[in-house]
Amino acid sequence: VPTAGRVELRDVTFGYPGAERPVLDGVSFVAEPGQTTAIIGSTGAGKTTLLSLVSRQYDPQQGSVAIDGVSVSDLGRHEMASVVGLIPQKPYLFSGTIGSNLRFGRPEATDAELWEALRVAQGADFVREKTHGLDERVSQGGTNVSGGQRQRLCIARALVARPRVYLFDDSFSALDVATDARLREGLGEATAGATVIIVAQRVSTIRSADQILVMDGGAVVGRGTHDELLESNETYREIVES
Ligand code: DCP
Ligand code: MG
Repeated sequence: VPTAGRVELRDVTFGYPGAERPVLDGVSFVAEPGQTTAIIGSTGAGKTTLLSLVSRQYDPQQGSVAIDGVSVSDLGRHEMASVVGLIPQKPYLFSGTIGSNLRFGRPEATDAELWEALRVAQGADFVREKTHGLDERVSQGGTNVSGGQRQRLCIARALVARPRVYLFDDSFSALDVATDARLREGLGEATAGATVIIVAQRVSTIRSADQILVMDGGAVVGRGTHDELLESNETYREIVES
């Protein structure tokens, strides 16, 4: 299993254009290949913003974001798509077919690869039920795909692209606990060797992560395993007990 995709943020400070105060303030961490890094924190803490810097939707005002030692600002748009797979908090589809959506990051993927990704993403059943299967048309605001199905298609799309870094932004909170567990078990195999960063709300989702980052007010206020944080971090304890 090839391992690559080491993500390193160094002293990152970022504010949205026009805003007075930074949303991220002095954030540093390393996410290692073959490991899962979980990010937890209250709403507005800056979790989505953090992922948007790793996927280079924005550049930080200070500090650096690097993948395998290369600054993401030196990666082209196309290159970026094969390095980082972001599953957004508000998953979106492009107008087209289910198949063209799944192939977005790797046009040459075979149908068998799409079905395998759908199987892992717990989305194969509903696609199979569609009259036209992979050729079923979907639109950006389409109503023939539910929010949960959209999310699974976005997870499958990321798997098809086989990036070095996966960024899951709150992708599992809406799933029932059993589906969540099944999905993440399959994901563990499908993403083996890659760097996985998961923003989550449920403690059950992040319990087994190799590293958990606790965010509050745009800063990382704790890091460690579940047991370490329970022992040492008040903010984490509050989240776990809430
Ligand atoms: N913000 C902003 N402009 C944007 C997006 C966010 O000014 N385009 C602000 C809103 C918050 C802060 O940045 O004050 C952090 O927002 P995030 O979306 O990064 O916060 P989280 O992802 O942690 O919150 P949630 O758990 O609700 O998803
Ligand atoms: Mg968010």
